[in-house]
Amino acid sequence: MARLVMVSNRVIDFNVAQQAGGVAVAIYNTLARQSGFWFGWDGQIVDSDCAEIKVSRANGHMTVTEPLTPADYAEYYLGYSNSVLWPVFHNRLDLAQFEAGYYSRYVAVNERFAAHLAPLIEPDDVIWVHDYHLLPMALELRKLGIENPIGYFLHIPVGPAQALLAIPENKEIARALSAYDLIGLQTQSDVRNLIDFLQQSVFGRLLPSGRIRVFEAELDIGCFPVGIDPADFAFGPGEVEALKAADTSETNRIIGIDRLDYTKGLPQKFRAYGKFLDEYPNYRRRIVLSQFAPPTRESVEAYADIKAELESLAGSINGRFGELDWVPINYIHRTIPRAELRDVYRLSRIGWVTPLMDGMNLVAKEFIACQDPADPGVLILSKFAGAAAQLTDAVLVNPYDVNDMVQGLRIALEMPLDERRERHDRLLSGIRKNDSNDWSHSYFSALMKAGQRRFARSPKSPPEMGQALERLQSSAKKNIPPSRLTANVVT
Ligand code: GDG
Repeated sequence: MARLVMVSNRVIDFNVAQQAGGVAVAIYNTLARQSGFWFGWDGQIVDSDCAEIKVSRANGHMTVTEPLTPADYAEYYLGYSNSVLWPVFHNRLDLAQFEAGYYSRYVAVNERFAAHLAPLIEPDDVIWVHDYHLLPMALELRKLGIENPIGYFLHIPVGPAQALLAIPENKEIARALSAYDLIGLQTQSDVRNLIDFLQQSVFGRLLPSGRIRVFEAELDIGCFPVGIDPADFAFGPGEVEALKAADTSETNRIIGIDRLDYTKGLPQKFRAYGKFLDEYPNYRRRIVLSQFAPPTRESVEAYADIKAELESLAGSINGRFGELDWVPINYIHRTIPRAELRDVYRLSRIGWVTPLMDGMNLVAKEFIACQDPADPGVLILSKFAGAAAQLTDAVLVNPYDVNDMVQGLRIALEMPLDERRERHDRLLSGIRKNDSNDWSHSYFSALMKAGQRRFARSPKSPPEMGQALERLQSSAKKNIPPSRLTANVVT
C-alpha cells in the first residue's frame, strides 16, 4: 500500500501533537487523514552514539523517532539550523554564526537520519520532508539509492538571494535542494527569492515549463501557503457564554502571542505601544497589551539578548504609565495551554501580530478563527508576515515604522462595528477556503505530478510506482489507517 512518509526535525507524540501548534499541527492534520508515518527527532538528548530508534503508535498513527547526542544538539540544531540557516533565511546576516564548523555535523545528522529512514521506505512510498533542519535529507536518501518522489516544504521565509549567497556552503545547499522533486514555499516572494538564489549560486536556468534546471535536475518550486483547521478553534454550545461570564476585565485587551524570537518584532511592538500611550493619553487605563512570549532556543545568544531587551522595555513602559490599578503591559514569558489560547484570542479586541519577517504566521489565522462574527476583534498584521499576502483585510502595518504601528493601533481601536464585521467575514472565508486540508492536498497533488515526471525520466524507478502515487492520492481522501512498518527497528 502506498504511504506518505513525513520527515521533520521534531516529531511530536500523536497524542499531543495537536496541542503543539505551528508546523507540528500542519503535519499532524495531514497524517491524520492519510496512511503513513512520521519520522524525526523525539526531542531527547542522550549521551550515546548508538541511537535507539523508537516506534510508537497512538490513535492508529505511527511515529518513528530517534534522539540526538549533545554534540548534535549543539551543532546541528542550535548551531547550523538555528544560528546559520534561521537568521540568514530571515535576512539577519548580522546574527549568523558562520564559523565553528557547524556544517559538517549538520550534514552528518541528516546522513544518519537518512541511513535510518532508508530501510523503512517501500517502493511505492512518497516522502515529504519539512523545514530548514533537514535540507540535505533528499540528497542523503538519493545516495542510498532511494528513487521515490521526495518533496520539501520550507516553513520559514526565503530572504533575498544576497543573504543566502553569504552562506559559505551556499553551493552545497543549492545542490542539496536539487535532489528534491518539488520545493514548496509559503509565498510568491519566497519563490522568486529562491529562484534568484539558485540562478546566482549555481547558474540555475529557468525553463519555459516554469521549472528550474539545477545541475542535472529539473526542479518544481511552488507557493503553498500553510493554513489552519478552523474547526480546532470552534466554540461549543454554551462555551462562549461561560467564557464571557468569567471575564471580569474592564479594559480592551490587545493580544500578542509570539515565541520569544528576534524575528517577531517584539521590541518594535513594545516601543510602538509606549508611543501610542504617549500620543493618545485618552486610551490610558482603557487598554492592556497582553503579550505571551514563550521561551525558545534560550541557549542561543541572540535569544538571551532579546529577552533582556524586552523585559527592560516592558518594565520601563509599565513604570512610566502604570497606575496602582492599571498595568499597561501584561508580559508573560511562559507557554500557555492551547485550550486557554483559544479563550484569550476570543476575549481580545485586537490581535497584534507584527513580525519583522515570518514564513506564514499561524497566530494571525488562529486569532481570526476565534472571533465572534457578530462583534469581531481586529487583526493588525505585519506586511512582512507571509500571511499578509492572503489576509489583506487585516490592518497591515510596517513593523519597522513606529508611526505606522501607532496609527495601525489607533485605526484598529477606532474601527466601527460594520467595518469590523465586513473585514472579519472576508478574512474568515479566506481562512476556511485555504485551510490546512487545502494546503496538504494542493502540495500533495503537485508532488504527485513532480513524482510522475521523475518516473518518466528515471529508468531505475520501480514500474509500480506511478500507479502507487494515484492510490496514495485517493487514500488521502479515505482516511486509511497507517500500514505496517517492517524494517530493523526497536519498538
Ligand atoms: C514556522 C514558521 C509558519 C505560540 N505560543 C504558544 C502557542 N503557540 C502556537 C500558536 C501557533 C504556533 O505556536 C506558532 O505559529 P507559527 O506560525 O509561528 O508556527 P511555527 O511552527 O513556530 O513556525 C511560521 C509555520 O512554521 C507554519 O508553516 O507559519 O512562519 O516560522 O500555532 O498558537 N501555543 C500554546 N501556547 C503558547 O504559549 N499552546
